[in-house]
Amino acid sequence: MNDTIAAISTALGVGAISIIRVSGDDSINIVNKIFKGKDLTKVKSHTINYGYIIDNREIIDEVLVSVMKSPKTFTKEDIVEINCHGGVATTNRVLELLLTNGARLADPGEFTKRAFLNGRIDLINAEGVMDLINAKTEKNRQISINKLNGKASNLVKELREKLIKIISNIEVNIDYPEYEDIEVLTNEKILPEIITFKNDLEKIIKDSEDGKIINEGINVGIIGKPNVGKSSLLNALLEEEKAIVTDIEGTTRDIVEGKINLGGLILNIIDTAGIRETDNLVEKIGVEKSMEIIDKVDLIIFVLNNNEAITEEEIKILNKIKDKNSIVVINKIDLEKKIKLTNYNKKIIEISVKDNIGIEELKNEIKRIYNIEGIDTKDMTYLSNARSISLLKQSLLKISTSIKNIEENAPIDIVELDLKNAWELLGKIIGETYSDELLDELFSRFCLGK
Ligand SMILES: Nc1nc2c(ncn2[C@@H]2O[C@H](COP(=O)(O)OP(=O)(O)OP(=O)(O)O)[C@@H](O)[C@H]2O)c(=O)[nH]1
Ligand SMILES: [Mg+2]
Repeated sequence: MNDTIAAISTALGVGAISIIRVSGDDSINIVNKIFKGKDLTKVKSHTINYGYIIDNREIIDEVLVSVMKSPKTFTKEDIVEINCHGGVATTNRVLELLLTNGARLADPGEFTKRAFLNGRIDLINAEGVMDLINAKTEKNRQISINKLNGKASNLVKELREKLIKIISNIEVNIDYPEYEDIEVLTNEKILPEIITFKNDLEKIIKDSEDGKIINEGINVGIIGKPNVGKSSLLNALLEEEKAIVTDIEGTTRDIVEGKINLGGLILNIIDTAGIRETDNLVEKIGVEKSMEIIDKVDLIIFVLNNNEAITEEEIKILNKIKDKNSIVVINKIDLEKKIKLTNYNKKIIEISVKDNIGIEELKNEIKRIYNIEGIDTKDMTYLSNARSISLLKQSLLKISTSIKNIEENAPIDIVELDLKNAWELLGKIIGETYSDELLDELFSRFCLGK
């Protein structure tokens, strides 16, 4: 028997209504003890009941109480929801009464955790619940609802079904070999199936990475020498005077950030201290942070000054960023051209923040890199978070190993073992198997009362 948990499910503050949710075997009894109205132990399931919350004889609030009996509830347990008047004093008092009458304060996410443990939802659905609550853009909302309603889970379930077919094909053929030798079987029959499966899996990984980008946005770091116009560019992109701009070198000492929504893609843009040798301690720390940013962000915008010759330091940075997602920008094209960039064969965008030239082109280049042009027409069914993507990739590794083993004529049961491992890893995405640590970590990120 599970103990009965209670929490305030609405945001705490002044509002017309607050909802206090109670779930567990004893929830109807507990609420009934503090309710004046119909006998809640006798009302039908899924009814809303008018009455008062009382403490002995004192009326605490006038309320509507929803009674929902197991199993057709969010947690699959008996759930009672008390709709009381909003406001901190009333809600807290009602919650206190529930706690003194036998309920326990729920942990963050505990209702959803119970829904998962009782088999009502899988882990992707649960993550969808959390994502939906935290969704800040319309695209976030669409991705989250597709996780919550099971569309994203189906991607994994379909993969697992395909894999089971391949595995059972192997088993059937081991038990009743229609092929005389196992090598012919694996090479002619199983190998093409696994290769097709690998392609499907790779496509889902690629889509999921796109989904992660749409869902979480990307971190963009603006780096470059002092005075090239990094802060000016940040302000231009944000359309706001967020960072201080002066003609003094070393103006920006610490990181300045701002967000924009670029056609559905959230950019978290980070302006950094200009990179140069310096003896000033504060500036030095800033410069170190700027160098670290290069490795941390998803996209680097490296700003150069059109009006100055390129320096050794800048050539070093160009080399450092060449294998990363980066855009080289030459600013101040309103001034005389003194820069010469030889041996650089990637695209360069020329801008003048002062005269508002090239900013749109820069934005379009970011859209192009992240392939977000058709974002409005996509169906937004993505796995989209780091946990799922990592498991998909682990599964892909197992599949690749199985292909390699077949090609090297390894025994078929070794191949089968890899496929089974891949299948189990996919199962972890939906929570077919899980560890307590994972659940604790995942649900602790939920808000209280959900
Ligand atoms: N002519 C011209 N001046 C610009 C342009 N963009 C920025 N500036 C000027 O260049 C100077 C430096 O600009 P900032 O944006 O502070 O440069 P920064 O790269 O952030 O400099 P630090 O923070 O010191 O590293 C300011 O005086 C800006 O007004 C441009 O497109 N053309
Ligand atoms: Mg600056």
